[in-house]
Amino acid sequence: MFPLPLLRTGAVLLLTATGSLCAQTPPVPGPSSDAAPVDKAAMRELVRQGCLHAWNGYKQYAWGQDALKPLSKGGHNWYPRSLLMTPVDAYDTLRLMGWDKEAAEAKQLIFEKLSFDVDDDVEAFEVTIRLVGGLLSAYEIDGDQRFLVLARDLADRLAPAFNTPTGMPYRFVNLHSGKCHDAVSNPAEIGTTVLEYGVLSKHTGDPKYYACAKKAMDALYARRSRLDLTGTNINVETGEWTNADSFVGGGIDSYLEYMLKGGILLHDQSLTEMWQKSLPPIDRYLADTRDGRLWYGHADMNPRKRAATNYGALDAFWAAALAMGGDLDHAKKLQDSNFAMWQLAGVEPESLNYATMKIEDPSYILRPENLESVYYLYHYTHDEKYLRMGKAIFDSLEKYCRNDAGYCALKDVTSKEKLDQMESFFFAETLKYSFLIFDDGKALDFDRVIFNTEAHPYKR
Ligand code: DMJ
Repeated sequence: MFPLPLLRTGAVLLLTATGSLCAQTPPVPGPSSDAAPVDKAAMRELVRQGCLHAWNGYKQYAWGQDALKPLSKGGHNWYPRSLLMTPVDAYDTLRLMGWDKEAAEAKQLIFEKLSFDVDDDVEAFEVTIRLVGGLLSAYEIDGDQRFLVLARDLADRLAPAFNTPTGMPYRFVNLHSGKCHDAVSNPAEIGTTVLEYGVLSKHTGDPKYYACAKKAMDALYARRSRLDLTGTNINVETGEWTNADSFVGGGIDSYLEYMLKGGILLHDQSLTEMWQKSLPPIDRYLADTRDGRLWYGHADMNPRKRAATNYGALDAFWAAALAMGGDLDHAKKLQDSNFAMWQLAGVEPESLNYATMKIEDPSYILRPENLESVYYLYHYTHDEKYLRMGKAIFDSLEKYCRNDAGYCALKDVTSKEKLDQMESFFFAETLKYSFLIFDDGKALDFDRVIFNTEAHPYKR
């Protein structure tokens, strides 16, 4: 059985001199013959009700704002004016779960209030994956042209970001004036537009969106190292790397993800070739086995040396990418490590040193990547072990993160102290993947869609 005491069999909890928690080699979870079957229908309903609870909290305390603050029971906007992050991110999840009245409320709010003609500097990556991404999947699900008009308007306002000597975009754009800033960017922010812009080109019939997204991706890929690795930071004006640290987690993650998914969704063979060429050096220089567990650490993109042994909540998506890319062996091993990371304190930390199993950043902001990988692994293997993982993870969200207004991020996964934060990706991704794990393909056929990095599904 998976139901979790904080640490399971054989794990040794240690308090270090600095007071931080570390544990020695908790066992790799595996299917056990006496494991009770997971009641999928009950779990599916539990997640649905969790989603309704979170939506009702947003409705009651933060209606019209970007996100709910579940502790203080208020709302939060990223920029001076709301861009309705939560309603846009939540729309397809509400529809998939059959919360049609709530989806209709979100839709009405979006069409009444959402305007991108605002004199605010926005982070192009975040608004692309959440808003362009969410509006496009809403359009595909619902068919209302107004979703597409909004997605296109936003993409047009973000377009000046790509006017750089290299074609790689600036990080921030003013949605009214088109003025851009922040030339030092990272692979994820540069390369995570090909899916959204590819889908936008398909629905508008205008190839310019995909062309500029692909140009940025090509420009970045052309600057990979001799080892076929990318670094962490690059200047989009000069094309010079400013940080050569290479890994698969946040800052690089979705650049790799979009090579694989873009190749499949957009039938662009050059993206598939990028993915195929990027995998061997990742396995050679970043993969790292400790105490029988597989992790993916850090290495300098130039000389082959191990730079750090950090891994965390964001890196956990890599098991899903490996599974989708066909490397089920590594994917399964890595998902065992992902779950061990979750088990360490009962909720995963933002960052862990896998060599010492010491938690380095103890926060948890309701991230979805571990559940995303559970969903992919269950889809590809049908191994019930992944249902038990999904149940254990969602049960701990219920136990430690839920409050009377919604679900809270945790400041510290060891103390379980809550934070006044519920990111819109909790709706778009965490709840959606949790639901889909137990849904047996009824609401959505995995093989007929590709999810963007914010879990917005696009029809293949
Ligand atoms: C999401 O916004 C996206 O998944 C992004 O690619 C990185 N991760 C966050 C959620 O953790």
